[in-house]
Parts: sequence; structure tokens; C-alpha cells
Amino acid sequence: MKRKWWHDKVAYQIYPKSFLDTNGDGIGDLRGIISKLDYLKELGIDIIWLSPIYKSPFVDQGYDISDYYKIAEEFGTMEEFDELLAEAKKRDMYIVMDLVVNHCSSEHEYFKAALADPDGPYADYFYFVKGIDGKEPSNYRSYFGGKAWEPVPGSDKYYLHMFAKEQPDWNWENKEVRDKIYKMINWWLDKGLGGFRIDAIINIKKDTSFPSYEPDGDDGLVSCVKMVEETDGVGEFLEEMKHETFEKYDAFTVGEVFNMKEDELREFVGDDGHFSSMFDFSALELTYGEHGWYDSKPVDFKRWREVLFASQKEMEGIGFKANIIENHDEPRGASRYLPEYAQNEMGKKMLATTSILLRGIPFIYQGQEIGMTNCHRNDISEYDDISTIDQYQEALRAGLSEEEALKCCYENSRDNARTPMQWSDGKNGGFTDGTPWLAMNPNYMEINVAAQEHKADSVLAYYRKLIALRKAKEYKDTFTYGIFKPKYENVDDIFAFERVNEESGQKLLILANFGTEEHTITLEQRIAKVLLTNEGRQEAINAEAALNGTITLDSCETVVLELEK
Ligand code: TEU
Ligand code: CA
Repeated sequence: MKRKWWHDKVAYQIYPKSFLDTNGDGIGDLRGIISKLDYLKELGIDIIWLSPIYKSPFVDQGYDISDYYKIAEEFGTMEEFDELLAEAKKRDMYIVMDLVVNHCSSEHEYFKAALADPDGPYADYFYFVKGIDGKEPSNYRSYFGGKAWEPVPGSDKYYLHMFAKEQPDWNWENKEVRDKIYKMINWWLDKGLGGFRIDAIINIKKDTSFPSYEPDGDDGLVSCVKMVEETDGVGEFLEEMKHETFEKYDAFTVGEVFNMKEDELREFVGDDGHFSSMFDFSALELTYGEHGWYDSKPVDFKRWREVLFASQKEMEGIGFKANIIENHDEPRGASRYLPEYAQNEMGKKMLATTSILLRGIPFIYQGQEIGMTNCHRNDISEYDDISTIDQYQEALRAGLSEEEALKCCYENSRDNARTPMQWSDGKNGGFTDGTPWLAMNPNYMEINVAAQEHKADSVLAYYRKLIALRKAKEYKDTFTYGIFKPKYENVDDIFAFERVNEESGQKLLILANFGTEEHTITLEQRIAKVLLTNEGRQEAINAEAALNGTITLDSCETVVLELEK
């Protein structure tokens, strides 16, 4: 594998609206991000991914862009963005923007021009398709519920939107559109960006005959995902985009790739792949319900371990996935992957260890490093997210009570990750002097940065140690390039793996006990060094290993060991 500058980096996702507000309007801003660069540097972060900060009506929180060349006023100015870039650079950090090019906002000037003249040239920038017998061209349901086709006023055409109706899909078959997108990407890269996180990218390839399929729900519609699954050829667009843009800048790209076809892994993220990396979504896919959030499934430890291990092995010799436990579309990892008895500081440190030391590029989502959790709401009106409101309705339609539907939102809502960052136990968690755009999670009184900053055994302190270990001179090469070897797979409740450096022979063993009972594990080799523990039992571990060749792990205990060669 060719070595690349991003291989040994640690990334952090910022959701700007909820990070830090500095002017009291209740909305996080670029100034807030600039002021926390040192905090992120100290944590050990190299790459910062910003969820969209472009001009937007915020129907889907900035994933609906009305002007790709402007910074949303809510967040600040282009001058402030340039300052952020410069300040990051000073600290050897990279800024990665969100690239949302499957669709734009219905407020985008080209879409407005298309609506004004549904037979004119701009209509072909989007999918403007004639209806059939006065009805939609096909029976697709959008990702956010309801029909994926919207009538074009004063015409017999409909336009396609795979997400909200305010997010019309760009017509990627139109070369003019593609060229405009590439030009825009290069304009940003010229500013000195590190690269892009690429949104919903699989969706850009459509079957332009737009066939209807067998309905998959009572609404007579079929998820538009079906059409994506049935269509080939996205790779041609992705290659063209890469050659025209990222490649020229040696930029880092991480794809949000769902529904990739089998056997395409190397094409996507191999040495000459479409992207530098793509997120590993295999764990979160375990919770998917057949119809929606109302029939989503809890995570089963064994299955979870199995899919993560499979995904790790699959990547060997191919490339690097981006490892996450949460992001702005998902509930908090600590609430989802930890059993109830482990939803505490010990458990959060354990989950951090088994995620950050996997092979791949770790992505930490804001607040994860202090152990932020899902947030209870009392009424659906307290949610903001478009997808949550749709899924709540969907749950009611399926016959759930309001209380049950709310529980689904508690477990699955994207707003769980979007409640503002908890900086202190002061007013609004130190996030804003004004009224936060989305209500705080009330647990900011206990879970916040200030409380953890100087506490030696806090979750935050542990994340700092863990990242420092990953990047330590003596171990970096193994944690980055070392192969992944599952261990103790036949022991229930134990999540264990080795990272093995085939050149130096260095072997690092990571052990974690996700069970309620203690577990004794027989070591295959002597311990050279205990590198990290979440319970501070180095001495006891060394003593037991020396005496019996075993390690007894408490419930929720995790250790990182260097083994003798
Ligand atoms: O997400 C793409 C995607 O497939 C999501 O719609 C996912 O299925 C959904 O969040 C589940 O509720 C990306 C962004 O990450 C997301 O925030 C945007 O809403 C979406 O694209 C549209 O841009
Ligand atoms: Ca603000």
C-alpha cells in the first residue's frame, strides 16, 4: 500500500451549529471553532471535519446549500473562515469541509431559474421529468418520507428529490453540472483545505428511466434506495471527480458510502480508489429496522463484534476505513453500543479504546470525548430534525402510541447528537449566553468539559491518553499499519484484538470486558508492558500475569498491552 499523509491522523467532526456560540444568537459559529482549536490540538486531533457551513435555509441543517461559494451568515464570514484555515495550519491541523453535491437547496439560483422556465436549460441541471397520466414518473419514497417527486408548478413535469422537497437532486448526467461542481471543489481546495467528507454520494447515479418497483410499504411507495441499488456506474462519476479535483491537490476524502455493491471495496478505497477512506457503517447498520426507527433493533454484542471484526479483516491490504461510534445522523455511541450497566465512565473509556485502536482513521464526534449521551424529550415538538419528525409520524402510523413513538426518537433521533456541546455546568452548558437553537441535554450539569479538564481520571483525560498512545513514536507505526487480528472470539463478552507490526514484530493486545461478570483470560505470551488501563490496575495486572499467565478483567475493564516478541 502506498503511504499517504492521512494514514496516521486522528479526525474530529464538528457540528458547527452546536459547537460554541460566541455572539449570543444561540447558534454556534466559526469564532467559536477558532477559539477551541487549542482544545482540539491538546486532545490530539489532526483533521477537523466541519458539517456544512455554506449558505443555506437550514431545512436539513445546512445539507441544503443555496450558495456553495458563501459562508452561512449564521456562522460568520469568509474572512473568519480564512482565519480558521490559517489558525489550523499554524497548529499543523487540517480543515475538511462537507461536500454535498447529490442535491442543493430549492433556494439555489439554478433551481429557481429551472422552476421559472421548466423547459429551459437550467431544468436539465436537475431531474425534471414528465409525469405519467397526471401522476409522478415513478413510485419512489424519499429518505425523509413522502414522495420523492414534487410537481413543477405550471408544467406537467415533476422534479426529483431523494431527500426533502427543498433538496432537489443535481443531474449528474449533465456535463455542465459536473464541471460546475468540480470548479467549485477546486475553488475551495485552492484556499488550502485538507479535503472533503463527501455526503450521500452513492445517490448521484440514477437510472434515468426511473422505473417503478414493487411497493415496500402501505403507502404504495418504494424507497428511492431501491433505484440506487439497481443502478450501476457511479464509479465513472467518482473517478472523473477525483481526477478533476482531489487528486491534483493530494486531498483527503472520506466518503459517506451506503449501499456500495459487493466487491467494489478496492475501487472505492484501494490505493487508487475513488476516495482516501470511507466510513465504516457496519455497526450502525445492525440497528436498522425493516421499516424505520419504530422497528429498529438493539445492538447485540456478539453480532456487533462479528461485523466490526469482519469489516476490519476485509480492509486488510486494501486501505483504511474511517471508524466511528457516532456522528450527526446517529444517536450517541455511549447510549447505543454500551449495555445499561456499562453506561458510565468506565464503559465510555472502554468503548473509546476498542474504537480508537482499530485499524483505520478514527473520527471522534464532538462531545464523544466527554461521554455525551442521548437526550430525553417530553414531546415531539421539542425535536427539530426533519427525519425525526417523519420517523415519529411513521411510528404512529404503524400503530405505536405517542409514548412509544417518543421512545423510538430517544433511541434513534439525529438530534441526540445535535444537542449543543457541553463546555461547563454554567448557563446553557457554556455553549451560549442566549437561547440555544436546540435545547441542551440537561445532563450538562454533570457531563461537561470544565469538570473533566483537570480531572486525571475523566473520560476526556482518558481520550487524551488514548490518542497520545496511538500516536506515540514507539507505537504509531503498529497502530497505523499493523494488521488486525481478532482474539478470544470464543469468549463471550470479550472484545479483543491484536495489532501486529509484521516488520518490527511488535505486538499490541487490546482487551475489553463488555460483560457484567469478571472474566479470566489466559495469555498466549508474556506481557512486556501495560500501556493503558481504564481502572488504573497496572500493578495488579502485571502481578497476575507474571504469576499465572492470566488476566482477570472486571466488568467494563479494558487494557492495552505490549506483548513480548
Ligand atoms: O446522510 C445521508 C443519509 O443517507 C441519511 O439520510 C441517513 O439515512 C439519515 O440520516 C437517517 O436518518 C447525509 C447527511 O449526513 C445527513 O445529515 C443529511 O440529512 C443527508 O445526507 C442529506 O444531505
Ligand atoms: Ca453565534
